[in-house]
Amino acid sequence: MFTSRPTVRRRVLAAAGTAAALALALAACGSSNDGGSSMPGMDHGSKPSASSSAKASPSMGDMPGMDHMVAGNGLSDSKDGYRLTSEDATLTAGKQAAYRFAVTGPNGKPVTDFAVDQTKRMHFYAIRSDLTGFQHIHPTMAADGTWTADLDALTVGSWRLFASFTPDSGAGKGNGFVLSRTVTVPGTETTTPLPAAAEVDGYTVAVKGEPMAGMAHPMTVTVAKGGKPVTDLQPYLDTYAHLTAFHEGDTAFAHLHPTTKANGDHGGPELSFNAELPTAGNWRLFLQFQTGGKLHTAALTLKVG
Ligand SMILES: [Cu+2]
Repeated sequence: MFTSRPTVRRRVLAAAGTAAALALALAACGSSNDGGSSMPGMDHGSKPSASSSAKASPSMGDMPGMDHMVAGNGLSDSKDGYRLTSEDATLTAGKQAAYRFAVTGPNGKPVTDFAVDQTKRMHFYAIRSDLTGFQHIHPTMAADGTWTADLDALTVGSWRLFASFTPDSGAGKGNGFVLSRTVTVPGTETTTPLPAAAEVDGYTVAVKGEPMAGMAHPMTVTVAKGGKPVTDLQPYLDTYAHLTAFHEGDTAFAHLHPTTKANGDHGGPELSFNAELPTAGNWRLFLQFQTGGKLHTAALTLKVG
Protein backbone atom coordinates (compact mmCIF):
# COMPACT_ATOMS: atom_id res chain seq x y z
CA MET A 1 0.00 0.00 0.00
CA PHE A 2 2.97 2.13 0.04
CA THR A 3 2.16 3.51 -3.33
CA SER A 4 -1.01 5.14 -2.23
CA ARG A 5 0.41 8.04 -0.46
CA PRO A 6 -1.45 10.41 1.70
CA THR A 7 -1.99 13.69 0.05
CA VAL A 8 -0.25 15.41 2.85
CA ARG A 9 3.14 14.37 1.91
CA ARG A 10 3.66 16.98 -0.72
CA ARG A 11 3.46 19.93 1.46
CA VAL A 12 5.34 18.46 4.30
CA LEU A 13 8.75 18.97 2.95
CA ALA A 14 8.06 21.87 0.76
CA ALA A 15 10.16 24.18 2.80
CA ALA A 16 13.43 22.58 2.25
CA GLY A 17 15.02 24.60 -0.44
CA THR A 18 17.31 27.49 -0.20
CA ALA A 19 19.99 29.60 -1.34
CA ALA A 20 23.31 30.70 -0.25
CA ALA A 21 22.48 30.18 3.29
CA LEU A 22 21.98 26.57 2.58
CA ALA A 23 19.30 24.16 2.20
CA LEU A 24 17.88 23.40 5.48
CA ALA A 25 14.55 23.47 6.98
CA LEU A 26 13.85 22.18 10.29
CA ALA A 27 11.55 21.06 12.78
CA ALA A 28 11.75 19.36 15.98
CA CYS A 29 10.60 15.95 16.63
CA GLY A 30 9.97 14.35 19.88
CA SER A 31 10.33 11.10 21.52
CA SER A 32 8.18 8.48 22.99
CA ASN A 33 9.05 9.36 26.50
CA ASP A 34 8.60 13.03 26.57
CA GLY A 35 5.02 12.75 25.56
CA GLY A 36 4.63 16.24 24.33
CA SER A 37 5.40 15.87 20.74
CA SER A 38 3.39 15.22 17.68
CA MET A 39 5.84 12.64 16.53
CA PRO A 40 4.29 9.31 17.20
CA GLY A 41 7.26 7.45 18.32
CA MET A 42 10.89 7.57 18.87
CA ASP A 43 12.02 4.85 21.03
CA HIS A 44 15.44 3.66 21.43
CA GLY A 45 15.34 1.90 24.64
CA SER A 46 17.06 4.67 26.42
CA LYS A 47 15.39 7.72 27.70
CA PRO A 48 14.64 9.80 24.75
CA SER A 49 13.80 13.32 25.15
CA ALA A 50 13.38 15.81 22.50
CA SER A 51 14.99 18.43 20.62
CA SER A 52 15.96 20.46 17.79
CA SER A 53 15.63 22.89 15.13
CA ALA A 54 17.99 23.66 12.45
CA LYS A 55 19.66 26.24 10.49
CA ALA A 56 22.27 26.22 8.00
CA SER A 57 25.14 28.14 6.85
CA PRO A 58 27.40 27.39 4.02
CA SER A 59 30.83 26.14 4.63
CA MET A 60 32.58 22.92 4.38
CA GLY A 61 33.73 20.91 7.24
CA ASP A 62 36.77 18.78 7.19
CA MET A 63 36.57 15.81 4.98
CA PRO A 64 34.49 13.70 7.21
CA GLY A 65 34.69 10.06 7.43
CA MET A 66 32.12 7.61 6.66
CA ASP A 67 31.62 4.81 8.97
CA HIS A 68 28.67 2.99 7.79
CA MET A 69 27.10 3.58 4.46
CA VAL A 70 24.70 1.06 3.21
CA ALA A 71 24.53 0.57 -0.49
CA GLY A 72 21.14 0.75 -2.07
CA ASN A 73 18.03 2.52 -0.96
CA GLY A 74 16.52 -0.12 1.30
CA LEU A 75 13.25 -0.17 -0.59
CA SER A 76 13.30 -3.84 -1.47
CA ASP A 77 12.38 -6.73 0.79
CA SER A 78 15.08 -8.92 -0.71
CA LYS A 79 18.65 -8.79 -1.88
CA ASP A 80 21.26 -11.40 -2.76
CA GLY A 81 19.03 -14.22 -1.62
CA TYR A 82 18.22 -12.62 1.71
CA ARG A 83 14.62 -11.71 2.35
CA LEU A 84 12.75 -9.80 5.00
CA THR A 85 9.60 -11.77 5.76
CA SER A 86 6.61 -11.01 7.93
CA GLU A 87 3.00 -12.00 8.21
CA ASP A 88 2.09 -8.65 9.64
CA ALA A 89 0.59 -6.55 6.86
CA THR A 90 -1.48 -4.33 9.11
CA LEU A 91 -0.94 -2.93 12.55
CA THR A 92 -3.36 -1.24 14.89
CA ALA A 93 -3.33 2.50 15.27
CA GLY A 94 -2.84 4.37 18.47
CA LYS A 95 -1.22 1.82 20.68
CA GLN A 96 2.01 -0.06 20.98
CA ALA A 97 2.27 -2.80 18.43
CA ALA A 98 4.57 -5.77 18.12
CA TYR A 99 5.81 -6.34 14.58
CA ARG A 100 7.19 -9.80 13.98
CA PHE A 101 9.56 -10.58 11.18
CA ALA A 102 12.38 -12.82 10.12
CA VAL A 103 15.28 -12.65 7.73
CA THR A 104 15.60 -15.69 5.52
CA GLY A 105 18.83 -16.59 3.79
CA PRO A 106 19.56 -18.04 0.36
CA ASN A 107 18.54 -21.46 1.66
CA GLY A 108 15.11 -20.12 2.57
CA LYS A 109 15.60 -20.66 6.26
CA PRO A 110 15.56 -17.97 8.94
CA VAL A 111 18.93 -16.45 9.67
CA THR A 112 19.88 -16.52 13.34
CA ASP A 113 23.53 -15.55 13.13
CA PHE A 114 23.95 -11.78 12.96
CA ALA A 115 27.03 -9.66 13.50
CA VAL A 116 27.04 -6.81 15.97
CA ASP A 117 27.05 -3.43 14.25
CA GLN A 118 27.04 -0.28 16.30
CA THR A 119 26.51 -2.41 19.37
CA LYS A 120 23.40 -4.17 18.02
CA ARG A 121 22.62 -7.17 15.85
CA MET A 122 19.54 -5.58 14.36
CA HIS A 123 18.61 -1.97 13.77
CA PHE A 124 15.01 -1.36 12.88
CA TYR A 125 13.38 1.83 11.63
CA ALA A 126 9.80 2.88 11.01
CA ILE A 127 8.74 5.86 8.95
CA ARG A 128 5.34 6.92 7.70
CA SER A 129 4.96 7.69 4.02
CA ASP A 130 4.95 11.42 4.72
CA LEU A 131 8.24 11.05 6.60
CA THR A 132 6.71 11.60 10.00
CA GLY A 133 6.67 9.18 12.89
CA PHE A 134 10.31 8.08 12.82
CA GLN A 135 11.16 5.27 15.19
CA HIS A 136 14.51 3.58 15.70
CA ILE A 137 14.27 0.36 17.62
CA HIS A 138 16.38 -2.64 18.53
CA PRO A 139 14.21 -5.72 18.25
CA THR A 140 14.77 -8.95 20.09
CA MET A 141 15.23 -12.32 18.41
CA ALA A 142 13.81 -15.66 19.48
CA ALA A 143 15.88 -18.79 19.04
CA ASP A 144 14.10 -19.65 15.78
CA GLY A 145 15.10 -16.37 14.17
CA THR A 146 11.80 -14.57 14.70
CA TRP A 147 12.36 -10.95 15.60
CA THR A 148 9.92 -8.81 17.53
CA ALA A 149 10.01 -5.05 17.21
CA ASP A 150 7.95 -3.26 19.82
CA LEU A 151 6.70 -0.22 18.01
CA ASP A 152 5.33 2.80 19.75
CA ALA A 153 1.83 3.87 18.81
CA LEU A 154 1.47 4.36 15.08
CA THR A 155 -0.80 6.84 13.39
CA VAL A 156 -3.15 5.76 10.62
CA GLY A 157 -1.49 5.54 7.24
CA SER A 158 1.13 3.69 5.25
CA TRP A 159 4.39 2.87 6.93
CA ARG A 160 7.67 1.43 5.78
CA LEU A 161 9.69 -0.71 8.18
CA PHE A 162 13.40 -1.18 7.62
CA ALA A 163 15.64 -3.89 9.01
CA SER A 164 19.37 -3.17 8.96
CA PHE A 165 21.65 -6.12 9.71
CA THR A 166 24.81 -7.99 8.82
CA PRO A 167 24.78 -11.79 8.57
CA ASP A 168 27.61 -13.37 10.52
CA SER A 169 27.73 -16.57 8.53
CA GLY A 170 26.61 -17.90 5.20
CA ALA A 171 26.84 -16.34 1.76
CA GLY A 172 26.14 -12.84 3.01
CA LYS A 173 28.58 -12.93 5.90
CA GLY A 174 29.95 -9.50 6.64
CA ASN A 175 27.70 -7.68 4.19
CA GLY A 176 25.42 -4.95 5.45
CA PHE A 177 21.81 -5.26 4.36
CA VAL A 178 18.89 -2.88 4.59
CA LEU A 179 15.60 -4.48 3.61
CA SER A 180 12.11 -3.15 4.13
CA ARG A 181 8.43 -3.98 4.02
CA THR A 182 5.35 -1.85 4.27
CA VAL A 183 2.45 -2.11 6.66
CA THR A 184 -0.88 -0.38 6.66
CA VAL A 185 -2.36 1.11 9.77
CA PRO A 186 -6.06 1.19 8.95
CA GLY A 187 -8.37 3.96 9.99
CA THR A 188 -9.22 7.50 9.20
CA GLU A 189 -6.04 9.21 8.33
CA THR A 190 -5.23 12.46 9.95
CA THR A 191 -2.56 14.70 8.66
CA THR A 192 0.43 15.34 10.81
CA PRO A 193 2.14 18.52 9.86
CA LEU A 194 5.78 18.50 10.73
CA PRO A 195 6.51 20.70 13.67
CA ALA A 196 7.53 24.21 12.86
CA ALA A 197 11.04 25.27 13.47
CA ALA A 198 11.48 25.31 17.15
CA GLU A 199 13.89 24.53 19.84
CA VAL A 200 13.10 21.61 22.00
CA ASP A 201 15.10 21.16 25.12
CA GLY A 202 16.96 24.18 23.91
CA TYR A 203 19.07 22.29 21.43
CA THR A 204 19.67 23.71 18.00
CA VAL A 205 21.07 21.57 15.26
CA ALA A 206 22.61 23.28 12.27
CA VAL A 207 23.78 21.51 9.16
CA LYS A 208 26.41 22.75 6.78
CA GLY A 209 27.03 21.25 3.42
CA GLU A 210 25.36 21.04 0.07
CA PRO A 211 25.31 17.41 -0.89
CA MET A 212 24.73 16.49 -4.47
CA ALA A 213 22.92 13.36 -5.47
CA GLY A 214 25.04 10.29 -5.80
CA MET A 215 28.26 11.96 -4.73
CA ALA A 216 30.08 11.68 -1.46
CA HIS A 217 30.11 15.07 0.10
CA PRO A 218 31.19 16.41 3.46
CA MET A 219 28.50 17.53 5.78
CA THR A 220 28.90 18.98 9.24
CA VAL A 221 26.31 19.04 11.94
CA THR A 222 26.72 21.49 14.79
CA VAL A 223 24.86 21.12 18.06
CA ALA A 224 24.29 24.17 20.24
CA LYS A 225 22.24 24.95 23.29
CA GLY A 226 21.30 28.42 24.39
CA GLY A 227 23.51 29.77 21.65
CA LYS A 228 26.55 27.98 22.99
CA PRO A 229 28.36 25.04 21.42
CA VAL A 230 27.52 21.74 23.04
CA THR A 231 30.56 19.74 24.10
CA ASP A 232 29.06 17.13 26.37
CA LEU A 233 27.64 14.68 23.86
CA GLN A 234 27.70 11.16 25.20
CA PRO A 235 28.41 8.01 23.25
CA TYR A 236 25.32 6.58 21.64
CA LEU A 237 25.68 3.33 19.73
CA ASP A 238 29.42 3.96 19.70
CA THR A 239 29.18 7.38 18.09
CA TYR A 240 28.25 10.88 19.13
CA ALA A 241 25.40 11.01 16.68
CA HIS A 242 23.32 8.61 14.70
CA LEU A 243 21.90 9.94 11.48
CA THR A 244 19.13 8.32 9.51
CA ALA A 245 17.75 9.84 6.32
CA PHE A 246 14.64 9.16 4.28
CA HIS A 247 13.88 10.47 0.80
CA GLU A 248 10.67 12.33 0.18
CA GLY A 249 8.34 10.46 -2.10
CA ASP A 250 9.67 6.93 -1.86
CA THR A 251 11.11 6.86 1.68
CA ALA A 252 14.41 5.57 0.35
CA PHE A 253 16.78 4.98 3.23
CA ALA A 254 20.26 6.21 4.01
CA HIS A 255 22.20 5.84 7.21
CA LEU A 256 25.38 7.66 8.02
CA HIS A 257 27.25 8.72 11.07
CA PRO A 258 30.58 10.16 12.05
CA THR A 259 33.68 8.06 11.85
CA THR A 260 34.93 9.64 14.98
CA LYS A 261 34.72 7.05 17.65
CA ALA A 262 32.97 8.22 20.72
CA ASN A 263 35.44 8.65 23.52
CA GLY A 264 33.92 9.84 26.76
CA ASP A 265 31.10 12.26 27.42
CA HIS A 266 32.60 15.18 25.61
CA GLY A 267 31.52 15.02 22.00
CA GLY A 268 30.57 18.04 19.95
CA PRO A 269 29.91 20.64 18.98
CA GLU A 270 30.81 19.60 15.43
CA LEU A 271 30.04 16.23 13.95
CA SER A 272 31.24 15.36 10.51
CA PHE A 273 29.48 13.06 8.12
CA ASN A 274 30.13 11.90 4.66
CA ALA A 275 26.81 12.48 3.02
CA GLU A 276 26.15 10.22 0.11
CA LEU A 277 22.51 10.50 -0.69
CA PRO A 278 21.72 8.60 -3.85
CA THR A 279 18.95 10.70 -5.31
CA ALA A 280 18.06 14.36 -5.62
CA GLY A 281 15.19 15.87 -3.74
CA ASN A 282 14.27 16.43 -0.16
CA TRP A 283 15.70 14.16 2.50
CA ARG A 284 14.32 14.09 5.99
CA LEU A 285 17.18 13.67 8.45
CA PHE A 286 16.80 12.31 11.95
CA LEU A 287 19.81 13.04 14.12
CA GLN A 288 19.94 11.16 17.39
CA PHE A 289 22.37 12.20 20.07
CA GLN A 290 22.62 11.83 23.80
CA THR A 291 23.37 14.24 26.62
CA GLY A 292 22.95 13.78 30.34
CA GLY A 293 21.62 10.28 29.80
CA LYS A 294 18.85 11.45 27.52
CA LEU A 295 18.44 10.65 23.88
CA HIS A 296 17.46 13.56 21.70
CA THR A 297 16.13 13.36 18.18
CA ALA A 298 16.36 16.29 15.84
CA ALA A 299 14.50 16.20 12.56
CA LEU A 300 15.35 18.45 9.69
CA THR A 301 15.04 18.56 5.95
CA LEU A 302 17.95 18.69 3.56
CA LYS A 303 17.58 19.49 -0.09
CA VAL A 304 19.89 17.52 -2.31
CA GLY A 305 20.57 18.93 -5.75
CU1 LIG B 1 19.90 1.02 15.92
